[in-house]
Amino acid sequence: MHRLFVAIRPPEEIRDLLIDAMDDSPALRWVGEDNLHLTLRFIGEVERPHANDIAAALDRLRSTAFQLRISGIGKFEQRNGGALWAGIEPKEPVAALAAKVERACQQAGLEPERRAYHPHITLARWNRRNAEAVEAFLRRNADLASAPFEVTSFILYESRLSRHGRHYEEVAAFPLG
Ligand code: 3AM
Repeated sequence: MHRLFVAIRPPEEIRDLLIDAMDDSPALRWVGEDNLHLTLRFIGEVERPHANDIAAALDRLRSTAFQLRISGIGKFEQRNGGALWAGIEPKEPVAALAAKVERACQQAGLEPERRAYHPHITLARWNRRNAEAVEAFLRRNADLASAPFEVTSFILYESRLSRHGRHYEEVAAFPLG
């Protein structure tokens, strides 16, 4: 089985800005530079032939390049902790691309994604007992922002678990016109 998701890879100068914002707080489990991404669609575990169908449907998708910028910071809360993330603006073009990716996934036989789409770039994961470190980080970085950057492609990733943890491998890249 292959654990897949579709995402935008931020360019190097944006990854550098995000890495620079990460501090040495041991309470936050920071995402490695290689794993920084903006998810468009989580796919989950699929067999190889189905993965090929999904890649073919994504390859048929037509969409144009657009600009984004980093804007602000936020958190998701789950039961025992959550994620810290960088926000992006504007949301419309990335939501439109995510909707096209969603249609392609359904054409390839996946069940519709029922959850609302909230574009974000995960920076760290945190545990509930470290909630104060999360609040401090949010206060310090409330005005995190970048210059606009061009999104010229999106990527099908495979999420693999090794003894060094989870890492993401590019399966295929799809250019935006
Ligand atoms: O883009 P982020 O880092 O927020 O948390 C996983 C990660 O999100 C998410 O998909 C992205 C790439 O792994 N993810 C993992 N399991 C998931 C699931 N069952 C999931 N998203 C939705 N449902």
